[in-house]
Amino acid sequence: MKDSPYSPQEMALITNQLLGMYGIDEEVIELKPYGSGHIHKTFFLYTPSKKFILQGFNKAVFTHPDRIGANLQAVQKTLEGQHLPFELPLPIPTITGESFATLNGELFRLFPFVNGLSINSAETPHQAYLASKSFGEFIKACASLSGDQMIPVIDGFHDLALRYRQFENALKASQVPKTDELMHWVKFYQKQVLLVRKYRRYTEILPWRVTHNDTKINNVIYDADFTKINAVIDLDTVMGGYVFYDFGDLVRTVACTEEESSTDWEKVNIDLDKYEALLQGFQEALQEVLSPEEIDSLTFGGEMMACIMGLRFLTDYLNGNIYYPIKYPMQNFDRAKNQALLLMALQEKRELIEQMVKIS
Ligand code: GN1
Ligand code: MG
Repeated sequence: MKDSPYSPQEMALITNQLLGMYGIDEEVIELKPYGSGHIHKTFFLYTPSKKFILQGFNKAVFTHPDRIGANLQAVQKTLEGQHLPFELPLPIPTITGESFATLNGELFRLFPFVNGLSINSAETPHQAYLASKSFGEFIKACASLSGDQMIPVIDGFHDLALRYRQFENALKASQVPKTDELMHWVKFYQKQVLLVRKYRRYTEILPWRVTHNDTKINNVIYDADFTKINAVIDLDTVMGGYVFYDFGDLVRTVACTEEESSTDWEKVNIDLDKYEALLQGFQEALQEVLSPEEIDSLTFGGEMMACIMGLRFLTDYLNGNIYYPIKYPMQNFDRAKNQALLLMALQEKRELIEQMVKIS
């Protein structure tokens, strides 16, 4: 089975045992790898009566799985009595009431399958608008909670200063040959120390809210004809954050002209129509919530998230690819290069974007 660590036979056996833990006594009609997440192993599972998402949980990355549930409980409590126009699918509890099923020392989760469409890039500004509005509505619904009431699921997850230090340390220790090409992009990222300074300044003045922290376009499910969002998914990193994290990851994954895996270098750019649609959706959802400083930070968010993701990919390449799975040896380097080109495009258009933010 492509992309699966298990053979089809092993997976069938695992699945039957797992379904037993959920009290589901049905045959498996279909089981196939699903989605394009990097961290967990995700499968689509079809039984005669229901569709599910089955996920092999990555506990090397999420070393405190219990914190995810604790954060989501706090969020759920805050959402009581509020109406969100989309679902937030939570793990189905096992018959013993756990959100994880443990089998052979591995953790698994079962989710209800949400019907609809998942895409890896936006075709239209309207799709961008819908995604942004939904993530904005999520932040708004959580606005009475402070980020301090959440437990960090991964320490310093979007801390640009920390990720920059990790990159510098990896560079010092790395055994990877320091080719001219590598050093060209290393120098590019070293110059982004200016963004690190800006990051520090924003952290001194902006509210620490509850944010989603993984607002990639494939973490929303659209309805069949792209008129609305059926669900916001992948809630593992819901925790404390700045609004520019969520807006920035939308810019990075929605307003880009190429996906982060693309090596079509000349085509990596920023689509200003989609950027504007993102702004519109985010502001519409959050207009009564955001402070002027937070609105001002949105331009920075796109640059910062392209930078942090590029730094993380490059760090992983220097470390020997121990975090992000790769399909070929240079993939993490290529991902870092892709993000650098996106960051360059954002920086070239900074003034235009700042204008758009001002009048939005
Ligand atoms: C990872 O697994 P996935 O694709 O949802 C990563 C995100 C990155 C993303 C890059 C826990 O998310 O931070 O934005 O890859 N998640 C973790 O595509 O590291
Ligand atoms: Mg994720």
